[in-house]
Amino acid sequence: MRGLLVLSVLLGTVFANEDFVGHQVLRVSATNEAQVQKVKELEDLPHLELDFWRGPTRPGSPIDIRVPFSSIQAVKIFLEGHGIGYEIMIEDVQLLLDEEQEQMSTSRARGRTQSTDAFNYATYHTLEEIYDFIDLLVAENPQLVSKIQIGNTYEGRPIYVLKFSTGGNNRSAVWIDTGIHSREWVTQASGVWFAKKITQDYGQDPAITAILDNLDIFLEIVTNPDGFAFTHSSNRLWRKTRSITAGSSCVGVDPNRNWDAGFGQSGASNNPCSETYRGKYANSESEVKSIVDFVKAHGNIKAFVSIHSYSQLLLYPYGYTKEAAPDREELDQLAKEAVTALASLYGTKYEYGSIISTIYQASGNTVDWTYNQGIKYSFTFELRDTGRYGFLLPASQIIPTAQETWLALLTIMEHTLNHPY
Ligand code: O2S
Ligand code: ZN
Ligand code: ZN
Repeated sequence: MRGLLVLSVLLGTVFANEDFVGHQVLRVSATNEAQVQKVKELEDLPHLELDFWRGPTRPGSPIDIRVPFSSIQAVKIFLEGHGIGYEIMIEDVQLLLDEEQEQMSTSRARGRTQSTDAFNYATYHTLEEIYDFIDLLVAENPQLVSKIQIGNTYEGRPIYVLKFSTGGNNRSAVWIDTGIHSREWVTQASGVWFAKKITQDYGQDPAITAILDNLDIFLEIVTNPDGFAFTHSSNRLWRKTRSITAGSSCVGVDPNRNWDAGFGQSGASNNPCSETYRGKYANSESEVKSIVDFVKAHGNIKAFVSIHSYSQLLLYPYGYTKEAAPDREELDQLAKEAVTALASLYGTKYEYGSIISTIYQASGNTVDWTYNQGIKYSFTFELRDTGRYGFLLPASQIIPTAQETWLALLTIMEHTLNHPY
């Protein structure tokens, strides 16, 4: 009996989800450069175990920090002591996680679906459910959709890309990825919705029909499968890969700092315990290297869109340097058109601009690399919201988010079609 109890406590420790009881998300308003520097000092205090959801960024732009219960007093005293303002965005992170779990188990009661028409697009899904969805979609649309395995993750899971193609021989292509940061759940959920939308609208909607009659679309829905599995099994707020770093007890590399563009410059961390750890060398992460190899081997990708959350931004290169991208004007104009289309559905407002000037310096990020490879239409999205829920966006917002984002994606794909290069 006692042995059983000990065993179950042990298993509980190993398998249970990390809890976030009493954790708060604070929105910090650093109004000048000195205050931003002060907030950055908090980043260098590992015992506080802070998780920067947004920023540190330029003065005037909010910094969101998840603060564990045991650090709340110290952080608030620090901020007040330096005259730095803050407000509480999320009172108790665990309450949102509990609601999310409740919503998921209610939807799951309906069981496994046998067709993508019966699939529930308005709830969050596990890796297994998404991989099953992919197989169903391919089986239902063999003439339009195929599944390509581009590699394996660090932990050995297959990495899949969906190819939407109406023929041709290595046509010019558009790439879309979601979920490279595993905790950004609205992005994988939107990726699933995009996949279904393409199969429903081809031959019906003239815009997507013209696009697919001339271009192929590649869609990687779960771009960080190990991280995504971990967000379900162990820690809902896991961002990085799950690779082990020799000499450190901290796990994972930021897969949006691991690309070979300004790698190692400021805008990423060399500390394996940081959420923006760049890794030992560029492309060290199999999840990144698999895409790099695919993009190079394909050789004809004309637009590359990498989708994150949250903050409602549409960003273009560069992130590692203040130097303007040679195509800055065209990218800026296209971004403006895309966010206008996005807002036309529900009024959701996006800001747009280069990564470094709009959010913060980020070296080794995906779209800086694709842009330097010659993929002119390289963009990063930050989907909903602006911070009320952050990464814990209620499932009721999945479909509206995907729908409005789709209008922006169509704008980018149409522009790619109409401006061959
Ligand atoms: O930090 C990040 O990776 C950002 C995007 C960068 C290009 C700045 C995502 S999480 C919003
Ligand atoms: Zn991200
Ligand atoms: Zn245009």
